[in-house]
Amino acid sequence: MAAAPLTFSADFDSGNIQLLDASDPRQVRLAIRPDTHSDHFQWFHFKVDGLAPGQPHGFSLTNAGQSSYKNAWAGYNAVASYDQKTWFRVPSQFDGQALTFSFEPEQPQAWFAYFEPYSRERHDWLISEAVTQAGLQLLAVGKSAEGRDLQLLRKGDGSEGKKKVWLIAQQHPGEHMAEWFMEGIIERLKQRDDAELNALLAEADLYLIPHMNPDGSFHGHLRTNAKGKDLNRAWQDASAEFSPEVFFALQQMQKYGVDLFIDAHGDEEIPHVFTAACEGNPQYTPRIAQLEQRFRDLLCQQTADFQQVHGYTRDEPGQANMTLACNAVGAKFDCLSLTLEMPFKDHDDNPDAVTGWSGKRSAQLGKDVLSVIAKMARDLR
Ligand code: GEM
Ligand code: ZN
Repeated sequence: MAAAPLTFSADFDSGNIQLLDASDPRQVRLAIRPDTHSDHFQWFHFKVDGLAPGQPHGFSLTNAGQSSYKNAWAGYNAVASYDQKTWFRVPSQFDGQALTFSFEPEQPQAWFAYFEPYSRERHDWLISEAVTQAGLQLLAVGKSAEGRDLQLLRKGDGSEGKKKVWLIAQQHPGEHMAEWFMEGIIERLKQRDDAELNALLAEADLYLIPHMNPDGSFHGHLRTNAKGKDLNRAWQDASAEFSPEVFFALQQMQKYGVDLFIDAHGDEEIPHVFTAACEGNPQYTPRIAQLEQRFRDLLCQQTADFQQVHGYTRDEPGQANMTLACNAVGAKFDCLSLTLEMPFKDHDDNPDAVTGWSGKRSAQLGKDVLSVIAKMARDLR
């Protein structure tokens, strides 16, 4: 009996694929769709029905060689799931043009993605958990370009003298590890008997924006918002029209102040967890340099899922791109300010052959970062 034809869908939250030819289940030809108003693309997420369990199936992302970070496909393995809850890596190969991956499915349907997706439904649950279970206040709600909520949450009462620690996530919508990181932070804030956390909260309030770019994520974008703007290049000219998400965040930072800023991202190329900082800022000082180094040293001591050997090339003095959140906020508030990068591949210093880097590891990193902030809170000013 002829096998049922394969059917593909991506018309769902963060879906992205274009079907080119599925006539041969062992050589299905696909393409990744660019962001709506931008040439950027790399994020993919789609569902396949009609798989023949136990039979070989092969998929090819035929335009991978034209993606935003084409060199990032080397050493990369796609993620797959049968239930959208448990994700595993599928051996993948890149030949300079197409990324191909094959497997023998256990079930007739499966999902594939560039990284373990963080859905809008789970985001809504996380916000509810934050307010009802973790004691966070919904301090303000901004609106994305298409009118989706941008929640600013606060743990703490905002009283005079408390340090203001800000963490934001997923300016780049395809970097789903960022909201997994925020979930770990909120999960830990549910703890009542966590002495280290209680000491932190006696010293500082936490200001969280768990998702900065809901429109981009919903549309399956890699890099831009619904207006085609790279939000991490909008921190000098944020506007209500083109970058309302950054405009809202800056407005709230101005209102409450910032003593520590962490901007959670994902990196396509570098198979390590790392930070980038403000060494290129004109206002850079030895105080900030010392705080940056202490953060990195403490996080290395806290977890094997961090390192400080690999990362972006350091900016030359005075040569920072001030349109980036990390640099703009660090300069504006003269505070410790970091971009935290998690890999789409794996953290090669502590690899996991089944999952590579994952949502769970991102969440644990969030918990570990809170331990580091607890150790530094008194010294931020
Ligand atoms: C990066 S941040 C780039 C920082 N570069 C240097 N040299 N400090 C971006 O926005 O391009 C963050 C990301 O996209 O993950
Ligand atoms: Zn990013």
